Amino acid sequence: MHNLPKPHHPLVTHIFTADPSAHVFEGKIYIYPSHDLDHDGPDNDNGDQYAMEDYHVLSMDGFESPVIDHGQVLHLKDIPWASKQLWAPDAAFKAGTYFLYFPARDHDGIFRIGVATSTSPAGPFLPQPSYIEESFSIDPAVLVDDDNRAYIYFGGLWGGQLEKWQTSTFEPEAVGPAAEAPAIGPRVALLSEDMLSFQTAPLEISIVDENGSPILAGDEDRRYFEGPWVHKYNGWYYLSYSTGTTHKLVYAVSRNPLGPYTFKGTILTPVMGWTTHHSIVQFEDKWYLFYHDSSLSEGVNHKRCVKYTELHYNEDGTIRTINPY
Ligand code: FUB
Repeated sequence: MHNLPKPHHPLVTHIFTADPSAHVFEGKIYIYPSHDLDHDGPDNDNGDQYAMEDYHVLSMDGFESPVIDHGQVLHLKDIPWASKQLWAPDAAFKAGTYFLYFPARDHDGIFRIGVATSTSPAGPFLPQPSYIEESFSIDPAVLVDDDNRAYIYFGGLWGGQLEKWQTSTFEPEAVGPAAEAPAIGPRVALLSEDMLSFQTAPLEISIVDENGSPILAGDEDRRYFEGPWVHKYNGWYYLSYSTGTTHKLVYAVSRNPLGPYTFKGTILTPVMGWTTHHSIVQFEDKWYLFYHDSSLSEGVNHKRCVKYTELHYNEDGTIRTINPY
């Protein structure tokens, strides 16, 4: 049991947490974060400092109830295909089973996405013996649509290796496109009925501006970097993501879960720390943004803490920009 949650305050302070994926399961709010290690190693653009080895699940009955840490629900040593770096996870529910989707490097150092299952939203989760075939890169986020189809969105640049998958094979030396070329988009695949594999090959999502032109790689205030999240509001699909180098959470909308998505604006201005990563969830009649910053460690990039705040839509469906401080 921990403190009562307060907007813009760390949800828990006994461990470092990041990349919160929030869902309402069984009438409660469940949060699936990364569990940052408390180490003093160096920081680099490859993300080696994010050396996480396990996952915890947090929950709360509501925003007036204390946060519960359900403890370790999955450890690296129990995942046969993974060698290191359990990065941002997400969870989904279908037909009586809870699924935890997570990225990790395989034994060749390539990021892949795995899945683990449980009968409870609080875990523990039992991993599949192999990663999902045809999966790559990081930051899985799953949307189970109203028609029960499940889509998995994923991908992240730099440490997340997305730019190394511009052809259908892993090119270790590949770099991103030129500034004036279209930016690399996140990927989406339809999940199989049993939620354990891809039913379709991953497709690159196009993010366009108000004129229908692709957002360019040099447009770092708007181009996709990592941390996709898709939610539905009034029949529209909202794809939100981190811009990485410019440290914003932004969003684009579409009538189709596969896109193209039209860029709309900024959800969250930069937080303390390099990374920014979030989820958006409805609980009862309000909407919430879960995000992280590095305030709990006074600014150490890889010692982060999960926070939340209410999110508001304008009448035209646009999201009001949130200042985290
Ligand atoms: O937590 C490790 C990585 O940092 C995540 O996968 C990214 O989204 C960024 O938050």
